Amino acid sequence: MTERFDPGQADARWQARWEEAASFRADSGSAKPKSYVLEMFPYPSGRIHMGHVRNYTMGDVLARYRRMQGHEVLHPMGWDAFGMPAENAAMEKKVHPGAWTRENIATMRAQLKRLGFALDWSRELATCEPDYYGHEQALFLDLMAAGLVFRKESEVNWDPVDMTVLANEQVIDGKGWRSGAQVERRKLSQWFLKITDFAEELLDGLKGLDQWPDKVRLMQENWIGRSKGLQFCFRLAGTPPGGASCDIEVFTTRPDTIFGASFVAIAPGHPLAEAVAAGNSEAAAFITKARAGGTTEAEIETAEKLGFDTGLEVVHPFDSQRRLPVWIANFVLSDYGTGALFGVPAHDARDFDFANKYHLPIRRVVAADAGQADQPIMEPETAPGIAVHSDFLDGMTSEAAKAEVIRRAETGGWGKGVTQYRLRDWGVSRQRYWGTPIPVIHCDKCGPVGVPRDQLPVVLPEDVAFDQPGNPLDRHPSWGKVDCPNCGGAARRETDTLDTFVDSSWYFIRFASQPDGAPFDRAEAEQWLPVGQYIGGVEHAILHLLYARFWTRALERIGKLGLAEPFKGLFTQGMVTHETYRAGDGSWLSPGEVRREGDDWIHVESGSPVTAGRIEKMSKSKKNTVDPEPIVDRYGADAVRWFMLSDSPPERDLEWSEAGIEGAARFVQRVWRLAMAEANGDGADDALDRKRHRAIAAVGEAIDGLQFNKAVAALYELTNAVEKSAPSASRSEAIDTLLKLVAPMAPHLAEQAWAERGGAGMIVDQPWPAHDPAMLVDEQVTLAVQVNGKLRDTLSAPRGLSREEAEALALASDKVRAHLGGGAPRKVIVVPDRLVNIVA
Ligand code: ANZ
Ligand code: ZN
Repeated sequence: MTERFDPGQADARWQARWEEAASFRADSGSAKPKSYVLEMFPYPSGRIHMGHVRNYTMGDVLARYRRMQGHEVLHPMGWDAFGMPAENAAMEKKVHPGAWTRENIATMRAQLKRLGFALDWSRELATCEPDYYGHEQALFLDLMAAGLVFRKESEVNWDPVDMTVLANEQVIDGKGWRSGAQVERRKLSQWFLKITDFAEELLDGLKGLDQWPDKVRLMQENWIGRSKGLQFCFRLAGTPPGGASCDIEVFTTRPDTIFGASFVAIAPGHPLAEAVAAGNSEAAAFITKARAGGTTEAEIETAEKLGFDTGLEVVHPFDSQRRLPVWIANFVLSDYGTGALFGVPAHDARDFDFANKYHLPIRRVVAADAGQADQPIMEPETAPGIAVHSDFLDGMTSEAAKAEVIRRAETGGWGKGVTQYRLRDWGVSRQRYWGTPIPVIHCDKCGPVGVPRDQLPVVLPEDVAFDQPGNPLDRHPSWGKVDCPNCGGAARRETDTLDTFVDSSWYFIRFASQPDGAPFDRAEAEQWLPVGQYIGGVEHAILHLLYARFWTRALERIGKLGLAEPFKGLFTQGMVTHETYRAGDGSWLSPGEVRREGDDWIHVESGSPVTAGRIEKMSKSKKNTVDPEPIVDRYGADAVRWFMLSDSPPERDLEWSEAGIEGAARFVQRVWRLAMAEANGDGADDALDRKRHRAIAAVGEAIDGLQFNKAVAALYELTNAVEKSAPSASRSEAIDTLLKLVAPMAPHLAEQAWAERGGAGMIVDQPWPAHDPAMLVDEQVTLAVQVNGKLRDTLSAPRGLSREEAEALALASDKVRAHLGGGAPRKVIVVPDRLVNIVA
């Protein structure tokens, strides 16, 4: 039994013991300091992958460490269980999305349990169950009552194959992310959340998130995209002067370039464009064409610039004689700014392309200095400079010219300075089945009416079929037919479901507090929140994190929660990667299908040569995944956990390798052998004591900084030192300490070894060992410094200085320098750790 550590027995034994003892149950009422450690909850796609293992191992180390530090730790787990893959599975495999999802959850839960994560399973939740999404519906109604939910006709990305609206990020190169079909733009009535009301707060709030990676804050800042500018009205030529009429309102961040305007462009969805199209079939055809392709900015940016000249003209605001043609253009977004702009080809890249294509004038109005005023424009010059060819602005800096134009527009009453955000309101309607039903009833007489609270949850019916594309809720024979809660007349349920990002916008609150009758209890939730450390993939840097921040602020605004930011610390871990392999015909091969022969790779089945390709993120499409489960079977949970932490810094990618996992398994056995060997002896070993204290400090500091690979390195060092030491009381203590320090990473090994050595209780319940700062200081020696054989100074120095270091130290002494009188020494004699004699 004690020869080798046997994870096959130990893993299950300790997992059962922790469960029996409810070791990881979080007590909201505890008086201890609270620590909320959270990893992004998984989508139950089928099986746990290595990315999950790495992510959850990191959180687990922190959670176990905080617990040993005496904190009350909340470390929960649940399932982001709604979403499209379940529906796709339903269509492909003819299983119900609910059955498919719940089965996956059962599989993945069992897989997670085998890794021995210190999770409070009593708080497990799945977003696809009514006892979760029913509360979400209540929160939706709260936001609706507060005016933070609205309905709007909006242009959406329509996937004609999946028959669904896609979010911008689901459109890749103009095609649906799943179907690959060319995306179209369509107008649909949709539900929106007013995230733009919070744009400024969400932006300003980033400043306080000093425990977030800078790159994530910057990505959010750019996504929110604040710009200061001028909004003003153009009058169409030929309309009578005077009056307050505003024909085309534009938004610009460069009012200083107003004299360089050579056209006005409006979005294909602009009311004026629609008005023009009503009487002009060519214009109508152009609008249809311009709408093909997605609505993402990136796409609009890269698509070929297309325009249609309406024949209308507007008057330049500073020169009533000057006319600008009005074009409909595909690069103008309909829901940014006012959906209209004035084009300045000399100083804007899009306008430059557009002007070249349609032969519109390109006029310089900004130059590096006045001398450059007449230099031809070879490419768009977007940098600020000095205004030229700009009437009263000439000679002003771009900054001053902007202010001057805004001032004149405001005094003249035809425009105003505004702050504009790129952030758009959050469209949460999805024409999909497997999601939270939006709790609204449509009545012809009363319009959309919220479902009365006593009728919540609106349960998603599970008696539906997937034999046709589209949303099965639309075809359900009875579910949609209800009476209007307002007038009692016949009405219909809303069949759109909520974007699954809504589900993940508040799950961390429900983890903290989950009463039956309410989404959460405010006081209890505030015991835990904000999440102290959140860990997940950088792919969620923008949307999920922004939506969760918004949701938290929205709850704060309506008085449900006294908290502005949900996540105090954020850590984005790197990916798990693996080499890729391809057969001669270009098809991908999995690591299990290939074998190494010398420097070559061979296809096991056919014996034919294989090309080893790049190291890439593990993904099913490239077949370079390694399933964690057989690895756990073979090496045990601790070796897998150890490998996930050891090989690279946590924010970097980790390359999976056979050698790596084997090395980890060997280390587990090494610690085991040390722990089982005779350690006791009399007397102390001062050097080992110092190493033990240093390891305690180093491992703690590394875990605090989420530098797990450094913690691992410090543990290797201590292990080496113990191995080299002779039996002593110090050695025995060092081994006990080693087990405690290794416990967050390799908890099963630590428990088993602790028990074998007769340790009291379980190691999870041991306090984190304390270190004595005095023991961290290197051993000091006293150096005598002589000049020409006479003692002139004594210096304290660390033991083991080299001759050069000792000499340098001695020569730096003021007393010594005084006796050298500015001259260079002729000779220096060093007796290590004792004496430096300088011959002047
Ligand atoms: C004139 C101008 C001159 C502009 C110049 C830029 C450079 P940001 O900074 O990203 O907010 N714009 C305004 N509304 C638009 C819309 N609906 N779709 C596409 N583009 C739009 O961008 C603001 C600038 O983007 C505005 O300033 C406007 O072009 C354009 F040398 O006005 B500018
Ligand atoms: Zn009604």
